[in-house]
This record gives sequence, C-alpha cells and structure tokens, in this order.
Amino acid sequence: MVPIRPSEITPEHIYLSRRKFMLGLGAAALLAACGRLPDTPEATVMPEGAATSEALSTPRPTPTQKPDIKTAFDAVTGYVNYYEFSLDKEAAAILANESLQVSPWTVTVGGLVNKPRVFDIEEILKFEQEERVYRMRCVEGWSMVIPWLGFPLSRLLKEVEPLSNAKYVRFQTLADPEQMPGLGDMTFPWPYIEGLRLDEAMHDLTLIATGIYGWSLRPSNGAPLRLVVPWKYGFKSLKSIVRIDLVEEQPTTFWMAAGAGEYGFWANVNPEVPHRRWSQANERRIGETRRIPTLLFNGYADEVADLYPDLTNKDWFF
Ligand SMILES: Nc1nc2c(c(=O)[nH]1)N[C@H]1C(S)=C(S)[C@@H](COP(=O)(O)O)O[C@H]1N2
Ligand SMILES: [Mo]
Repeated sequence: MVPIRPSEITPEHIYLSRRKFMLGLGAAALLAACGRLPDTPEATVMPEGAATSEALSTPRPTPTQKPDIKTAFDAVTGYVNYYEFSLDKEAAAILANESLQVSPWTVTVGGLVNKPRVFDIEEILKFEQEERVYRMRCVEGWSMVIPWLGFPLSRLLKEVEPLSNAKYVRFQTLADPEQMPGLGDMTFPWPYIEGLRLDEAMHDLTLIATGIYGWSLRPSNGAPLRLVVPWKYGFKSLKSIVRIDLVEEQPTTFWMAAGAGEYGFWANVNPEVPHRRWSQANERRIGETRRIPTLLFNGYADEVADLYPDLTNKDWFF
C-alpha cells in the first residue's frame, strides 16, 4: 500500500485557524507565547524524526525497488506544468507564485446535484485535512513524490448530493487573462478542463489538495485547491479549481479539445502503452539522474485496477 502517514507538523492553514481562534478569545498573551507566524517553509525546520522512527519500526513494501523519497520542496514548487502562466516550467512557477491571487476564492459545485453550492475557500479549508504522500507521474516521462495535504474529493461531492443520472465529474481551472499571461496563447482551448468518471471521483485515493509539505498550497502547484489523481498521468490533476459539475456525458477535456489525440480521457498510467511519440516504460524522478521503471497505474493497481474491467483494452490508457 501507499505510505500514507499523518504529518507530524501543523499545517499552515490549520495553524492559522487556531491562531484566529486564540485571537477570538482575546488571548493576546497566548499569541505572544507562540511567537511570529512563519511565512515561508524555509523559516521552519520540519520535525521528521518521529515519522522516521515509526517508518523504521514498521517497514512496508513499496512497489518500486527503493523507497519513495520525497522530491525536494524547491523542485516541487519551482518546476511545474502550469500552461496558463507559461510553457516553460520554471517561468510558470515564478509567474504563478508572483501573481496568482488565491484569496478571496470560491468554487462553484453544481450540475446534476440536489444541493448546488458555492463554497468559499474558507469553508473548503474547514474539511478535515490529512497528509497523503503520492507519486506524480507526468506523461512527459518525469515524476515526483509529493506530500499533499487535503481530503478525499468524495467528501465534497457528498455535500452536494449527486443525482442518480450523474455519471461523470467535470472540473474547470480559473482562466483570468489579467493574472495568467499564458492564456494569450490562443492555440489552446482555455479554460483547462478535466474530467473523471463518478466512481473514479469517489475513490478514496482521489484528493482535493489544499496544502503541500505541511504548508498552504503554492500557486505554482494549483493553490488554493487542486485535484490529485495519483494513478493517472499528471495532466488529469488540474490546478486552481473554480468550478465542479456533475454531468451525464463524458466531458471533453482540455487535451481532447486541443486536438490531435495527444492525451485522451482515461490516461491511466501504463508502462506498456507508449505515447505515439515516446515510450512510457520508464521515468526520471526529478532530482535524480537514473531512470526507473514506470508501474501500472503508477503503482496503485491494488487500489484501482478493479475500476477498469478488461485491462487488455488499451483504451483505458489513452
Ligand atoms: N490548470 C492546469 N492544471 C494542470 C496543468 C496545467 O498546465 N494547467 N498541468 C498538468 C500537468 S501536465 C501536470 S504533470 C501536473 C503537475 O503538477 P505539479 O506542477 O504540482 O507537479 O499538473 C497538471 N495540472
Ligand atoms: Mo504532465
């Protein structure tokens, strides 16, 4: 199974809401006692000790030959695909972190539901958050291991009560030309749209992430909330979500609309199904030089393979 362990540290937004709580009590002395709020991850050393000794006492198998080592924070937040900002991974990270306004923020959840609702990001952050360390495999052949904070998407969907004719979920990223210089590239069918079948969306591994490395999510990685579907290629995990709709028909995604059949709807990771122009047999972890074998469903086959009857059907992997 995936190593999933609650973080030993206090997530930034939970820390902040506790601080708000204390201020609410008027306990200025308490605030003084807990000191200055850190504003960058580098300001604090993360206490990994407890987690490490637990890991040593309960070794668990990993589907790769060696344990998954978390990708460095600077790499995760500094090397990103975020086409709304730039096609260049480093420029995209800098531009997003400099200019994306993540507050105020609302997410509209509607379509085929009993209780359509506009969630303020503050309400989303009140969902109980947990840490999930997931592998992220980009269709381009690189990968990372990322400690997210978030909660299963199923919890959000249950709040709006999907109707029985809802079969798919359609997700939409913000598209604001004022903040996102990449939108000027009109060869792409903005906004960025993604989709899941309802049972994929309800699967426990499917996460809404609101944090990373124990901190608030960075704009570069899709703040203030993004999807994470670890058994599919990274492009399914869209960033900075503004809208979620339950629908009857399979949504046309950004990459489907971009044409040329580059990347399809299912996009489940499979080392044996190559992209038209390159092999998917192996991958490079960012920060390492050697390539390692890519795993079926990115190593999550035990959890998700039964969502897909007849795995010999190659369509599941495009
Ligand atoms: N809105 C939006 N979401 C996006 C993308 C994008 O360009 N725009 N890129 C995708 C791709 S190709 C990948 S691999 C992952 C990368 O996530 P990360 O930058 O947090 O590692 O985000 C995905 N989500
Ligand atoms: Mo990707």
